[in-house]
Amino acid sequence: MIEIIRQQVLPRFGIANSAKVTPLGNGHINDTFLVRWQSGELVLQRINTEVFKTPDALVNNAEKIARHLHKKVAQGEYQLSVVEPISTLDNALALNLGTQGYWRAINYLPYSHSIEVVTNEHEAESAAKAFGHFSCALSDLDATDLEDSIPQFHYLPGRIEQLKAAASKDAVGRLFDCKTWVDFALSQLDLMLELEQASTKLPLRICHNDTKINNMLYDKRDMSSLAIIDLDTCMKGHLMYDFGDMVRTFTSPEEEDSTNLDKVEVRESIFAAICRGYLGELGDVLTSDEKQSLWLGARVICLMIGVRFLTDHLNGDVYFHVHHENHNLQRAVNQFTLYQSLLAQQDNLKKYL
Ligand code: GN1
Ligand code: MG
Repeated sequence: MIEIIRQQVLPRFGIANSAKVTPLGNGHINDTFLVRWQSGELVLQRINTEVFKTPDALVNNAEKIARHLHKKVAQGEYQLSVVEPISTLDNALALNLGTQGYWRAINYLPYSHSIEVVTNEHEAESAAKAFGHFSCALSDLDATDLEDSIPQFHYLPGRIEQLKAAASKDAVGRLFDCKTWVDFALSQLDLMLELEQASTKLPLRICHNDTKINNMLYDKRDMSSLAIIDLDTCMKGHLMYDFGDMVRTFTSPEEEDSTNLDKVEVRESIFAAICRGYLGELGDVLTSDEKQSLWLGARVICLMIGVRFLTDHLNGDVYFHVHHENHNLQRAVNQFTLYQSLLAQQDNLKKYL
């Protein structure tokens, strides 16, 4: 892939093919590279068009968001750095090379640093505050201005249907070894009823939809928050899922694919720090129904990502990048374990909301 970048991509962005190209980050979907040359640097991504079937929607959304956030910066209402598209020499937001990939570039933020696991309350509170600040800044952008980059992305009933279909097809003969987890997921469907009742009362807002801890960049000089990145799934939705994905990725002391299941649990102090940071920033924007939905969002997101990993395991690892055999199954089991920890601590945790 590096050769394609050097020969066919960099020249179209006006960058010499002698630039240094190195893989960047831990994304499960796109391929991301840091490109450095004598007088500059940028982030280059090959968008996974199996997952993002209309990649133009994604880059157009990113451009609209950057424009809006810049306005907010100028008005003194946005304090974080802005990730923005870098156009090709032809002034296009992306370079479509057909079978050689769909490429786009964004600015690299100097001094940025990402983490995979939260180690203290300060990290959790400032990241949650940053995600809240981001949503607050976008709260006056019309939610329908952005296209859905992936339709029905956080739609639990659809994800359950996909799991059932994968289990009944059993395309690669893996069902036997993970049937207990399929049954576990399908035993949690009361959540869908709760969801159906809650959803009708919730406003559609622009959500980030992938508020993983590694999508908030810290400033490595003082570990303050620097920027919200990965806007690929930024589109209309319900904010409870942004809260939920923070709970999912901040509270566990283990990474999402860890097999150290004894240690996978929701840390109460980190949950509390997320609530302080997020509600401190967004509390005045959220309706009371939205506030009430946050606990539901946390449960749905933890269960749903387990369902998605398990579905991909059954389908033969066709969606998420995997690094070894059974990787998706390990992720699924880890996330179902976290979900169980969330339920077990329900009474304790809900008091922070
Ligand atoms: C994927 O690639 P990454 O890490 O940004 C996925 C998210 C999942 C996440 C699980 C488009 O995000 O929905 O929560 O993996 N993105 C897409 O770690 O499916
Ligand atoms: Mg992402």
